[in-house]
Amino acid sequence: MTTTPQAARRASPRKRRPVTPTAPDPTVGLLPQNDPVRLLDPDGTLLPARADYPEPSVEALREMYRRMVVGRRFDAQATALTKQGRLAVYPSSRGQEACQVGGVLALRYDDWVFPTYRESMALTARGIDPVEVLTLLRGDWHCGYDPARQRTAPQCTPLATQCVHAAGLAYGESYQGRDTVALVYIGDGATSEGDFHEGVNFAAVFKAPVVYFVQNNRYAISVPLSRQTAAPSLAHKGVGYGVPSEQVDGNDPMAVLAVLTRAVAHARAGKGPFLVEAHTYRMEAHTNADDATRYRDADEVEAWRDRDPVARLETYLRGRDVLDDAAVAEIAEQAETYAARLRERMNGQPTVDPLSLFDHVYAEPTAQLVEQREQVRAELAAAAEGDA
Ligand SMILES: Cc1ncc(C[n+]2csc(CCOP(=O)(O)OP(=O)(O)O)c2C)c(N)n1
Ligand SMILES: [Mg+2]
Repeated sequence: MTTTPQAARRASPRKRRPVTPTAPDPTVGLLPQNDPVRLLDPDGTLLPARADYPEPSVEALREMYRRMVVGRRFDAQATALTKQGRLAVYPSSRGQEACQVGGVLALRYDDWVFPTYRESMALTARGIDPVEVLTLLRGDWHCGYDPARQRTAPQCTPLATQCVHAAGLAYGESYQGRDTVALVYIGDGATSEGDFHEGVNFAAVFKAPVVYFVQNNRYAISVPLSRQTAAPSLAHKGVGYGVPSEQVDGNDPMAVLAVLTRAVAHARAGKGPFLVEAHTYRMEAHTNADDATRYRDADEVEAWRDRDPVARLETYLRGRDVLDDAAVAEIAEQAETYAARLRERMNGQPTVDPLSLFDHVYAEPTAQLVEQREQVRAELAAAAEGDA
């Protein structure tokens, strides 16, 4: 007797497999939103309010504006000091003012900052003496300020090493029952370094209160982001470690402050680290030793000039009637005085003796160090003879 497949199936119905409940998605709450958080349009217009990121107070934003204006003037002054030979090198953060200032404003005075070489503006915005901040960049062997008193680690040049330092310090603080938070500034390129991954992993496993704040300024010297990562965003790097992450428009001061405030609150509440990626742009070359025209074109730079964070916040605050021409002029005056004072004091600084670099490496210098010191001494003597 022939039968159709349908009839055969009806005659002996297959047992239904029991439905297993779907396992909870471990990425829920960890992944960043697809679009960077933005509260202010590039033209300074307020976007619709959002429940996840309430607007910071206008008082906080006005203070942010003041520190950004002073910070930008400081940055221009430091750049000029390199041209006068007062600084060996200066990595400008022009264009990144919202991140530089937002990072320190989101913190309490007793929280810790772990900066890179690019954070001179952030450190002065934190209230550290600008002459002290620029000490390392003058070529001195020490960082200039007292890290313990300023709750600020020395500016870190070896990429990403501050990520592990911060994880250790923050873990130690929480272990001793304190609720201090550590905020790590790090660049886009440095997120490819092993220390970034080790630091984030340790912080996640031990719930260390660290905010990893990536300033994605699109370049690691001449290497563009497209040659740096295949990840959908740098914020996505948090998910593999179980770290919640967010992306933010890094040239929107209001959004930067709102996102970092929430990230810091998360860490302080004992929920472990948080990763924030800010999309921003470095307007100047990597340092005064770099020629950025060799790897990026003028149109790109111009497009970012239209997203200037200082102008964006100024337009918004004027619209809210908390900033007028007189207040803008007064803040510009403060910035000028700050720069003039810095200039005067830097011009009065004694020249750093290059040989002092060798003085404090070890209590007893190694044979190799002695040899290197002698080599530098001979080179300096030959150069001095050539000058004479
Ligand atoms: C471990 C290590 N490798 C290489 C360098 C050389 N270096 C200095 S800055 C830099 C680029 C870093 O780019 P990014 O992390 O995006 O920070 P940005 O300079 O853009 O702020 C490199 C490769 C270094 N300082 N440390
Ligand atoms: Mg970069």
